[in-house]
Amino acid sequence: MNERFSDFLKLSNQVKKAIQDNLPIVALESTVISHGLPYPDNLEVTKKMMSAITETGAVPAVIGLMDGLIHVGLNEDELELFATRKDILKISRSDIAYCLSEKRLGATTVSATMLCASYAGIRIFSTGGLGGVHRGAEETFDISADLTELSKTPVLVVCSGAKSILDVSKTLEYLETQGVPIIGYQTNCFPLFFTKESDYRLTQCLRGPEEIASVADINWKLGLTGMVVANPVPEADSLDSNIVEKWIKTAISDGQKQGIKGKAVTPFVLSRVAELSSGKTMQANKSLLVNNAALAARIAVSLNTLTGG
Ligand code: PSU
Ligand code: MN
Repeated sequence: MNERFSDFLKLSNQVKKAIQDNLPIVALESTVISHGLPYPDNLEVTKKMMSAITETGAVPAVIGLMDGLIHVGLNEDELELFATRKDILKISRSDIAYCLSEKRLGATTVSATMLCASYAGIRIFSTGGLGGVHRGAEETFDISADLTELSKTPVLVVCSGAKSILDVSKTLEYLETQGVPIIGYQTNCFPLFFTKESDYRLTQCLRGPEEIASVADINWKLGLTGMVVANPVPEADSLDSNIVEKWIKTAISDGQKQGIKGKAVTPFVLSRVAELSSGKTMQANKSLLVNNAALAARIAVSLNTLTGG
């Protein structure tokens, strides 16, 4: 197979320079901007994530598809476009070639962002929450491509666990089957996005970015693939799990009544939960995104020191 992914890669000048200078880079996804959060919160929080990464000594690279190219490092005007346009496709691994060929705007999910980051040689990626096995998957077969991507692509994803809009127990079982390590950052339980704590125990727990970088380094030297670092939402913004559960149940049942299926399920439930909570979830969401970006940057810096760039 003659792979020529570099034909389709468009690195920003900043990212190009970072690669030349061996600086640590942190990838960011565009689905959270285009389909995960409303305007202008999406743009505001993206800028905060980018600043958090820069302040920690790494270089941010938002990834998105545009004009038939995989853009690694969107500039301000491009970010504005991804934050406002209504005709943006939601891209997972299976949609990349179509989106490039049709020259559509494509916002990359966790799965597509991991893949595109790895094409550019970027190993650290920060986001909010992972996709997973949806509730009722035994009927719908709705399992996010994020989970299989983690088993194929050597990128470390910093996130705040998965939303309990998913079947978290099945999601964790699936990741284990796929051989994906999950490291709790200063926690021994898998966080539930808006909620810091849960009853799902993790067996791998580390205290610092240096230790995480060391595990990642060994993981990849062994030829292993994706990893999850679960970073709980900051205490001050963590919401009560019982209240969140009520909003989620209502949102899922509203979605079913309206016949929402497939790709549309996650964005629908996310925006319905934001409505039902009268915006309470928004603060938690923004807070964890910036917190994850800062941790990802610290891991990227540590890994860079460990491996000499
Ligand atoms: N979970 C969130 N916010 C998000 C997503 C997930 O809390 O924005 C996005 C991510 O881009 C993730 C995608 O990769 O949704 C998963 O979608 P699906 O369930 O259709 O695979
Ligand atoms: Mn799905």
